[in-house]
Amino acid sequence: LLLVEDLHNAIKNDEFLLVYQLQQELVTLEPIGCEVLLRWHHPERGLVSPVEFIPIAEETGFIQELGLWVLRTACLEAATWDNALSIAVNVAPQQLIAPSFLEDLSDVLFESGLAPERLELEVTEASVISDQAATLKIIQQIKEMGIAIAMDDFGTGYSSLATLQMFPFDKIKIDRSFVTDIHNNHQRAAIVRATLLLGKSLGIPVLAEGVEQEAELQFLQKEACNYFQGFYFGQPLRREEIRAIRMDRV
Ligand code: G
Ligand code: G
Ligand code: MN
Ligand code: NA
Repeated sequence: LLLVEDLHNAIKNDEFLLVYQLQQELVTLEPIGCEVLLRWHHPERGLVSPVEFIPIAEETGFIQELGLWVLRTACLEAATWDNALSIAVNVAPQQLIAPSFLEDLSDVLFESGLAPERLELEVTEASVISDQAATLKIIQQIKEMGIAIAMDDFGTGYSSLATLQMFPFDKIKIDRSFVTDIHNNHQRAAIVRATLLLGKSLGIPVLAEGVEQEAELQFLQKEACNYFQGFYFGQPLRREEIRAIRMDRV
């Protein structure tokens, strides 16, 4: 059984770590950025997935402290890289609407010296359904700081289209459930084609999540999807690995 005390101790004992999943352009395979993924290196259980502890952190409010740790650690790290990869940080619903969030963001940018253009926040539909007017204001202020906002898990919520209409997203991330075996599945292919058309019409680039196979990659290339991430490239990278990635453009 996982307890909130375990989470508090884990942060004190430095048991959390970040891994980085590369995001690439689909045609050129040029690296553009990475998604920051949280891991817990538990002394007895080994690596514990966020699927197991994020819900507990959310229920107990500990997500505020943990989310800030992720944001600060990722920005401090990325600011030291020679490459100019952007970092995409997952933001839980409660974090986004917390009164201190905007101040925390600007503190972290100042403290790390990271250019705001290298930071992207990933929000899901769950983050934006509570008080839409208030959330829109927060998102606008984040964008005014020069930080980008991506819509994560697109297509899996209750009203992905309404959400897309309401908020000024800089990127649409197609959920992995639509990408898996896309070359063999008419329904998924149709949904992804429609999403790409939507992105194109709205002028919002689209990233496909969870690309594992060459055939999926080829399908997405043919359909002119902009970016991808997934195990096709390999497992998420450790900090020593991501910092050594080279970008041709810089
Ligand atoms: O990388 P992995 O498969 O373990 O991620 C599982 C889930 O945990 C995904 O939904 C992912 O978005 C989420 N997740 C990973 N890192 C973070 C984080 O730093 N903050 C939040 N809120 N969620 C995260
Ligand atoms: O919800 P979010 O999109 O942030 O979740 C990211 C999660 O997806 C992480 O848990 C990550 O480990 C997982 N993931 C990333 N790429 C792949 C992939 O190619 N295949 C599978 N099965 N999982 C992936
Ligand atoms: Mn994500
Ligand atoms: Na996702």
